[in-house]
Amino acid sequence: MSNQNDKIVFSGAQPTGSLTLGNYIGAVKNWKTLEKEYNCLYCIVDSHSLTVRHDPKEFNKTSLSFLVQYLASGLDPDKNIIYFQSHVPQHAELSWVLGCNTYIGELNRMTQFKDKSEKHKDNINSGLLTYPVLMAADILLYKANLVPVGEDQKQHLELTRDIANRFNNLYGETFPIPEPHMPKVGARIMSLQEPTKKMSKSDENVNGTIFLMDSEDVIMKKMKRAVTDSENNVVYRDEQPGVKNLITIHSRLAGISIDEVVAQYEGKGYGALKKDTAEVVIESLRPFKDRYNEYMNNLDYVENIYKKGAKRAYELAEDTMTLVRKRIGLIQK
Ligand code: ATP
Ligand code: LTN
Repeated sequence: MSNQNDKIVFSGAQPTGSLTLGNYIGAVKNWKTLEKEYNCLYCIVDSHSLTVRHDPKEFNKTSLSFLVQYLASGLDPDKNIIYFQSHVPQHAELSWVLGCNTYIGELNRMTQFKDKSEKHKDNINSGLLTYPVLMAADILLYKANLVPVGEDQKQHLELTRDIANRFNNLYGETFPIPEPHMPKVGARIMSLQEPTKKMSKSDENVNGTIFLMDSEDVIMKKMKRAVTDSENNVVYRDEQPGVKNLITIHSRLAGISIDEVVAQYEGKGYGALKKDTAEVVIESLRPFKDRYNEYMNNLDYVENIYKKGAKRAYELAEDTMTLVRKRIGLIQK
């Protein structure tokens, strides 16, 4: 953390399933851009994943693979602090303090809580309800100024801001109020099969989701099967959500504007758009796959990265907790 700009960036993703094109375009790709300018912490929020039932052996493997997928996405371990949430116990400590300053009514209103309760009816545990408090703790523990997330996390971030303001008003200025950082285009990549729903790593229909680990053949097949409409006219508008989604993906990965993509396909059918977009995806993910394999063959190095990350995060977290404990009147250790 040695950038001239002293602003802090924090973000995280849960180690469940495998990274999707939505995660990549909506979040991770922007993390890479931010590392040049800011001091960034990117965290695998493994404690958050415990809110749904899991198989310990599988979870252990997936967590490591996730960290490697972050690295393979191009995040530089020398420029960013990359670590596992559970390795820094202050996340849980601050979560308790903030939970005592969060109302149940606020938590009940969270749409992710409502969705997940609906999905996991047999396990509506208290962690699912207090999930956003732990997320607020993640962010405030490092006094983060910017939080790069996709659109689905906006509500959680607003709650984080409310909690920070409340704490500051009650106990004195402690936390900066964090701002969301969302890509202007691509903050919500849609399912290829149901383009009115976000692309999700836990979607039952795997054809709707492109995983960064998918083979080139699979990517091509999924793209060719993408649901569009009967207009056969490449236009970027809400009434054609499937086509709009393909244009967005194409634009974000090829690094050209929406208008340029649309102009390129004027008078051409959806077939060309789908095939070319698949190629753009394949091309931009090629370095990802090579790097993934390289890191997986060098797990000692990977271990070194997350241990070093946790050590640096711990020091920053302890500074904030020392202040928080003092502010709320706990006897200093
Ligand atoms: P799930 O859908 O299974 O709940 P997820 O794919 O949303 O999981 P997370 O770990 O919750 O994955 O999200 C990691 C980051 O990726 C978050 O910042 C989130 O906002 C972003 N993100 C997730 N899906 C999309 C999407 N379809 N488009 C853009 N950004 C996304
Ligand atoms: N809730 C987020 C993951 C997450 C996060 C965070 C994102 C946990 N803590 C802190 C940004 C900052 C999700 O489900 N995508």
